Amino acid sequence: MSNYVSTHWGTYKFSVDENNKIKLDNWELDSSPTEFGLGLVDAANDKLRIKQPYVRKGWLDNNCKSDGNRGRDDFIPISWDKAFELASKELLETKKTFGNSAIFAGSYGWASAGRFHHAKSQVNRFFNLFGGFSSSFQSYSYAAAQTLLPHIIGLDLYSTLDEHTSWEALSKECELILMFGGMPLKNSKVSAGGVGKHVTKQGMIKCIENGVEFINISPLQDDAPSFLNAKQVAIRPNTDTALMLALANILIKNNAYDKSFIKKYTVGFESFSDYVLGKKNNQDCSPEWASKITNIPVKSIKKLAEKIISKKTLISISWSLQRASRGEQPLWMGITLAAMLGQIGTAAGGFGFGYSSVNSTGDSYDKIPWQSLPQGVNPIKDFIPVARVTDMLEKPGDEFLYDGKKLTYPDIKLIYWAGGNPFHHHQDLNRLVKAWQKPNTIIVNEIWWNPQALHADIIFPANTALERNDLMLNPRDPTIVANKSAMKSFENSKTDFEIFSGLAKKLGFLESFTDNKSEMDWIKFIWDKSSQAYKKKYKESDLSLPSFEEFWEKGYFEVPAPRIEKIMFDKFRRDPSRFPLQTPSGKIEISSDTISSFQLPDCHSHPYWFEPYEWLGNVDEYPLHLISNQPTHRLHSQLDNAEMSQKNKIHGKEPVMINSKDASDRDIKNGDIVLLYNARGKVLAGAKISDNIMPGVVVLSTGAWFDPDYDLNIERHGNPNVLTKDVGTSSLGQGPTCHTTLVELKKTS
Ligand SMILES: Nc1nc2c(c(=O)[nH]1)N[C@H]1C(S)=C(S)[C@@H](COP(=O)(O)OP(=O)(O)OC[C@H]3O[C@@H](n4cnc5c(=O)[nH]c(N)nc54)[C@H](O)[C@@H]3O)O[C@H]1N2
Ligand SMILES: Nc1nc2c(c(=O)[nH]1)N[C@H]1C(S)=C(S)[C@@H](COP(=O)(O)OP(=O)(O)OC[C@H]3O[C@@H](n4cnc5c(=O)[nH]c(N)nc54)[C@H](O)[C@@H]3O)O[C@H]1N2
Ligand SMILES: [Mo]
Repeated sequence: MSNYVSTHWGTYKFSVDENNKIKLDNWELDSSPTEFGLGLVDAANDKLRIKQPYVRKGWLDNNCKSDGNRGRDDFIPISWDKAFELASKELLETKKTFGNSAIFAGSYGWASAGRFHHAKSQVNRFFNLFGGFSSSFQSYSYAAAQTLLPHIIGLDLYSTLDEHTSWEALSKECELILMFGGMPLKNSKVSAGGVGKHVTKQGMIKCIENGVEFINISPLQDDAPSFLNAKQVAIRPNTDTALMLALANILIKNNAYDKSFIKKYTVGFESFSDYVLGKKNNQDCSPEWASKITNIPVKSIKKLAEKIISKKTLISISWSLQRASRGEQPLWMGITLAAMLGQIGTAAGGFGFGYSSVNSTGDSYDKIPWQSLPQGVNPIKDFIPVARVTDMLEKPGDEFLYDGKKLTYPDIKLIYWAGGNPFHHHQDLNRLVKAWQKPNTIIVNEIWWNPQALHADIIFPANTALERNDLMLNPRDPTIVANKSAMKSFENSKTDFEIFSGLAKKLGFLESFTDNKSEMDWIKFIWDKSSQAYKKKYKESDLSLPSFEEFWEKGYFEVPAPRIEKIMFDKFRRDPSRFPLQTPSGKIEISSDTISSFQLPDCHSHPYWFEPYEWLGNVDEYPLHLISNQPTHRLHSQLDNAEMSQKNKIHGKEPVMINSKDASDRDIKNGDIVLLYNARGKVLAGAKISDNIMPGVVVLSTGAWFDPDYDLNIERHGNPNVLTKDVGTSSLGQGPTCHTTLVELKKTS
């Protein structure tokens, strides 16, 4: 019998010796295991663990109301019973006085991978039974895409990702992959809900072996793994739409686009084409025009056009491109360019969105409708697009636009968060910290003394995946893992299920919350329901899961879901009248009457070049573009306290990558501590000089635990969200725009 623990970044084997010491090992069936995951055991036992419930002193002293001191106060240890009593009293009073919509339990975040202990599912179940809560919608990952894609290709984002042409199919027929934002392998280490085997690298290798050419269009050379031998085209951040418009311009002028594809499968090309040729605003989107915007030589733009005309091409767009000012545009334009190349619906090309942004995109597995924890229904209709949290706290009752609708921000008096870290994920943290002082009460379930815990009033200590039994049951991964408990709950911590059970008991709905089931009962329930769903789906091939006992004993099960060679939109291509897209026209909408009818100033009827609010084409005091990409050695802020992340810090600070020219202009040497700053904040980081980043751009990955010195107004650890701007992608998508940020940099003495 083997024991396994499963995480968003991979599955690991563990053993426990006679002194209860846990040893983690890579799982031998995973050919590309994630090294940083081995740090989980130390992190689960480190001195930053929260040992018991706490209450913030200033909040308690101020009659359980905000005193404006969140984030700079002391905490008092309290018993579990006292913590449940304080929290349930606040919940009841808020509900009674202001109604359930005054409770914000959007609780966005990745939490941990298990299906049962998934924190957000527990939050939803608890609060739905309590009468509901104001919620959040979309993700930080791809909010602009989530809103845009249904309008232009008629699919929600997840169906689009599931539709992606498989690596297998691409490797056979595609000749060129044009990667906007690259395909950083480090990002494919993870998949929300857990990873069995890592497959992205093999997919890429298969393409290379079959002679597929890769071109990396990105400010950062490292975005293309070196074995791809990708040609590097350094582009100014946030200007990809302009480059793609110029490519479209060349295709139109040379009569080199696929007219029959455009006619049969798309609508609104003409209006777009008029714009590209400057007939609408006198601005011809020529290579010369785009060169000035993108800083790519005219010759290179023309060469790129020649390539995509002569080779069967996939337009690949990483998710990062739409986490930027007007982030809807590069995606819409990428799809338009792919339509002009005419290979959508075949394995020779088309478009892809985030092939290496997470592990599963482009795999050959069917998606299985696994059971999750039943969560009930939220009777409260108030919601915000997820990244509008500071706006909501600042401006209760104000109206705002989202996807053609006018919505109103609810008036929040109590925040409950479990499994996410806004002091990691949100932009403009100095603004968030101020807005965060407004609600009466903030309650969190947290594992570590990270900034999320330090900015709360009541802290419930949660435990890790090592301390509980669970199932890894990710619909986008063909491995199921029995996640077994490796250690007792650390000190006085509990599972989120136990925490919400304790609260439900105080509030009088324990039985409906637990349904009289224990942890193992729930796990078996989820297994049984999933088993039935699986059997139903594959009844023709007579497939079924093993018994729970057999599975639990073995520790994992590789689902024999049929491998399929997926080709995005192949049915639509074969017969567009029988298999129309779910758009108003049934076709790909290069122009959208729906979006046009919203009459938005920041998202027009077709793809369009908007100047970003901050970019290298218009600099003054802050001449460097900051990219805050995903970190290599952790998941967001998770495991920043573990060995791999710590080992890569510079004097304990997050490394910032600087081009040698920018460094020498500022007399900065490798390893210096530097100050990054703009009008929104100041951050210390460690200089890492490299010409893999283009001049004018610096890279500070996300996830260093926010460590503010509030007196000096300096963040001391290298958290980029002190510098990023908090404004929506547009009034259509309202997504976050972390990748649109200008800064300046100087050496500290
Ligand atoms: N500047 C910048 N900012 C970004 C991004 C960027 O590219 N640049 N990317 C954005 C994106 S795409 C995302 S998805 C977000 C990610 O943002 P988050 O998902 O909020 O980040 P995590 O660090 O994963 O936060 C998870 C938190 O849950 C806690 N946790 C883990 N397991 C459990 C559990 O079982 N129970 C409880 N109660 N807590 C648990 C962890 O300790 C951690 O504090 O960040 C966004 N922010
Ligand atoms: N190891 C690890 N993997 C992760 C995560 C993690 O925390 N750690 N987080 C996961 C999550 S939640 C998500 S959403 C995905 C995100 O996946 P992505 O959005 O694809 O990831 P990023 O790392 O933000 O961006 C990838 C690259 O895009 C480039 N880029 C940024 N802006 C521009 C631009 O305007 N133009 C061009 N051409 N390039 C640009 C940057 O150089 C950056 O390195 O990653 C997932 N994978
Ligand atoms: Mo994400």
